[in-house]
Amino acid sequence: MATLSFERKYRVRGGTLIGGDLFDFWFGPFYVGFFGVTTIFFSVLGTLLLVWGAAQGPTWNLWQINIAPPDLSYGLNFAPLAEGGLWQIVTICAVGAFGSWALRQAEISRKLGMGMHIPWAYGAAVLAYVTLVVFRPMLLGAWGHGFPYGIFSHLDWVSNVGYQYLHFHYNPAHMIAITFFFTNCLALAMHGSLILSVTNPKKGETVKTSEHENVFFRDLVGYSIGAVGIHRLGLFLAVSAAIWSAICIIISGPFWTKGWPEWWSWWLNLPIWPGA
Ligand code: UQ2
Repeated sequence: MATLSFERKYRVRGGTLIGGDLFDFWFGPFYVGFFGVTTIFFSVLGTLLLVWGAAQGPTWNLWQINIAPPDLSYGLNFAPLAEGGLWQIVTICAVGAFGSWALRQAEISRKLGMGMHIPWAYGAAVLAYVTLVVFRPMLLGAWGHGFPYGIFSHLDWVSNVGYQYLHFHYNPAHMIAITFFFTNCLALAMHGSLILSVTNPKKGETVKTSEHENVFFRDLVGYSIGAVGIHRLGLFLAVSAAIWSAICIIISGPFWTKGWPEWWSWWLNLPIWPGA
């Protein structure tokens, strides 16, 4: 590895959460660690099980392969392998792999003396997934409420669950989540374009400074959030999008069973309207 000459000083011992020195080494450019081993284990096993499940199924068409959760009648029990048990084991593998990956990020952060921002931020995405396939099914009393693993099948699931609440876009938490996704997109587009505009000058011109970045936005909108600020904003927007996504689905069913449009009747029922 050509980059090793400058990476060497970062290849320091210690910082592990589990395993001590046992897995504290690198494989090529990759840090291994206990959680590198568990990540590989869960992701390889989970992927092989998905391929095995596809082999049992009726199609090799990538769009149509479907590994479905158990029937609702199995409740929160283990189901036979061919009747959703495979989905259950794959889900265990997925949670194991995502959890291992977060702890691997934490170990590397510790090793380098960095903050835990990356594992926590990634953890928000894992939380959204675990909410869909573990927390919500448990609150509803059946693993069958998890979404199926398949390209079109999971889209059908989203559509069906959406229509179950008549019009999912009336879900207030869903509205907030979407607003965060869109604002995140705006902020990243602003930031990416700003950075490229100052660091990729025309031939013969010099790279511009952070003063240019500030002045551009002060000229444009009267305000600059700052070089550190834009990254705080980006992290906040991205993590908020994931958390409100988790909230909008966990409340659908366990805490609100009617159509989402009906939720807004609190507005019509306010005692402020004439004739109320
Ligand atoms: C900024 C700044 C950056 C940036 C960006 C801005 C020098 C390099 C994009 C501008 C950001 C503003 C005005 C806030 C926008 C708010 C929302 C909610 C989208 O000032 O500092 O750093 O990249």
